[in-house]
Amino acid sequence: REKCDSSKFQIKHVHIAFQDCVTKNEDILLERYLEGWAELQKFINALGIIFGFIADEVSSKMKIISEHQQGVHGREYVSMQSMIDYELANNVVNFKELPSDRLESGCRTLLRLHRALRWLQLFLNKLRISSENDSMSVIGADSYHQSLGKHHGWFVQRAAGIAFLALPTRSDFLHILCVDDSKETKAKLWNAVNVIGRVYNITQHMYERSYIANRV
Ligand code: 1PX
Repeated sequence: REKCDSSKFQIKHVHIAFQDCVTKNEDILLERYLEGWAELQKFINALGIIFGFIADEVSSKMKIISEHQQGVHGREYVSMQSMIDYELANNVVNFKELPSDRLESGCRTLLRLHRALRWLQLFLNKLRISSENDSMSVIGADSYHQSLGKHHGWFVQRAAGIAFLALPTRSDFLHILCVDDSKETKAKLWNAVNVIGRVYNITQHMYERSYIANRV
C-alpha cells in the first residue's frame, strides 16, 4: 500500500481546474480544461501500466490541442467557443477523414475528450453511491456502456473491457485516489461530479448550437 501520494493526487485539483475553466459567460478556457486532464492523467498513471494505452490516448489528444494553441492561429484556441468559431469559419473542422499528414482539428479532438468526461462523471457518481463490496470493474464498465462505449468500435470496446477487469478493488482504488471510505469522500466526489457535469453540459450545448456534436 504505497501508491497514495497526496502531494500529487487530489481530486480537489481536478475539481479546481474544471471549475476554473468555465468563464462568466459560460465559455470554456482550453488551457485550464487541459490542466484538468493533466490532473486526471496522474490518476491513470498511478493505476499502472495496463492503463498505459489509455494514458497515451489522452496524451495524444491533449497534444493535438496544445499544438493548435502554439501554432500560428494559437489565439483562436484560447476558448472552446473561439476554437469552434474559427474552425467552422475556416473549414478546418474534420467532417471527413483527414490525409494522415495533417493535424486533426481541435473540435474533433476535443469531442473525444468530452465524451470521456461523461464517462468520468458517471463513474465518479457510481463510485460515490457504491459500498464496500461493489466492484470497480462493474462500475467502470457500466459507466462506459452508457457513454463513451457508444462511440467506439468493437476492438476498442474489447480493450476497454480488459482495462476495466484490471481495475483494483474499491478499497485500493480509494487509496490510490488518496481518500478514505467516509462521508467526506462522498461529498468530495459529489462536488467533482457536479463540476465535471457542468463542464460537460456547457460543452455539449456549445457543440449542439454549432451543429457539430455528432458530425466529427
Ligand atoms: C479521479 C478518477 C480517476 C480516473 C481518471 C480516468 C480518466 C479516464 C479517461 C479515459 C480517457 C479515454 C479517452 C478516449 C478518447 C477516445 O475516445 N479515443 C478513441 C477515438 O479516437 P479517434 O481519434 O480514433 O477518433 C480511440 O479509438 C480510443 C483509444 C483507446 C482508449 C479507450 C479508453 C476506454 C476506457 C475508458 C476509461 C477507462 C479508465 C480506467 C481508469 C479508471
